[in-house]
Amino acid sequence: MTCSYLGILGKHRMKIAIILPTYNEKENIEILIPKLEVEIKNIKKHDFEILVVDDNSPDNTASAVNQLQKQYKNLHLVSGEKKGLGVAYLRGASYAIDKLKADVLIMMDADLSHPPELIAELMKGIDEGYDLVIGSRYVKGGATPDWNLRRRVISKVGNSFARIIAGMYKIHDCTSGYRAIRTSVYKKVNTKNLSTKGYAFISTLLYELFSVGARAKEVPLVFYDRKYGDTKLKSKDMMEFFFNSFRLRFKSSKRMIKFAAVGGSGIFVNLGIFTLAKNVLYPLYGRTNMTLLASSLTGDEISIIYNFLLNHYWTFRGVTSKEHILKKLAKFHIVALTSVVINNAVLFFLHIGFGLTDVVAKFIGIIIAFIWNYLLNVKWTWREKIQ
Ligand SMILES: Nc1nc2c(ncn2[C@@H]2O[C@H](COP(=O)(O)OP(=O)(O)OP(=O)(O)O)[C@@H](O)[C@H]2O)c(=O)[nH]1
Ligand SMILES: [Mg+2]
Repeated sequence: MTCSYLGILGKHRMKIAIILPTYNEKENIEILIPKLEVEIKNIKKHDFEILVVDDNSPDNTASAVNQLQKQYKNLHLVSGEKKGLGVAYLRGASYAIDKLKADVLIMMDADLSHPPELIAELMKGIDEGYDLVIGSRYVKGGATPDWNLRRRVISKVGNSFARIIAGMYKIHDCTSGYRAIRTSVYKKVNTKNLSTKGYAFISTLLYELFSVGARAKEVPLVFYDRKYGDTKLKSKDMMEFFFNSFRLRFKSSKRMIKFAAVGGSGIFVNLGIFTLAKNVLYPLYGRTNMTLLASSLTGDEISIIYNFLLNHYWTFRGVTSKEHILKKLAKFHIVALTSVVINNAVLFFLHIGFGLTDVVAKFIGIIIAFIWNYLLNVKWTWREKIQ
């Protein structure tokens, strides 16, 4: 008694909006809504709203929803023109955030492929602190029992595209439309600029959520085939999805190019300071035996600060993880320090050991350290962990 009382008063009570896009799902929605209502009644910790996003379905899905609304006060309907699944999702999310004041969005197919019982699992993940919880067919416990080999292969190939080409290899199911998303993280995504109109929206949103630092978890989903109505997935959607995977890859490559440009200009800052220090600054103090190392370290430190500032305000602009800039600067320094060790080891190895000119040896050292530096900064300094 006390526990549930505290639970109700607890600060973690949230408003959850379940978004169901529908196009000709009359029979399905009539079965799904009562089942969902039972399910969410059992999750006492939070308040649920159900939002059907219908595109003026010719089978009159909307009037079936209107009928159900008489019975269920938490059932909402937004109708609009048919412009694709992605556009419907966006419309639903805006309504859920602006009108229903949702803290969490749950996106779910309305064709009974997504079992309502999984809502509790998705919410468990959100309560654990994840920003994104995905119902996944491709983790242990997940399955697609009704699918024939052809359907399995198409889905697997699609997923592999999103994982390998678009670079979301840590997520096993990138095309699952069943997921819970924390609104505060969703809002960080510039949804107005998402170019995908159809099913490709699912993987694009996933990609964008990771770019803003979403912490994600997958829970097993047993996906059943629809019993009523027809699939809305067209070959046009598949084409959009495949091309979009390449577009996403290019988008992340853009970041790599920027990072390389910053690093590249940093090489000249580093070499310039190194030359200046070695030939002008340190000889003034007469410490010639220390000149090589001291000049090299001076070049490194000044280029570290130069690199960090450019990367923070340009390369990784928009990656708004919760971490303070000073913590990022500290991480950047740690990464850079390991790079400094690497590039000086190379310098001494090549210059003293192999007699290479000091500037050339230093240049090779910088290149090797740069590759190390890039990988660690993307994975650690600016990116939140994907679980
Ligand atoms: N509002 C809206 N909903 C859509 C649109 N396209 C698909 N949907 C809905 O999105 C959900 C997923 O679509 P499905 O046709 O089931 O796609 P799928 O699950 O990949 O394919 P099958 O289940 O095999 O038919 C369903 O609830 C559809 O009714 C659209 O253009 N607008
Ligand atoms: Mg379906």
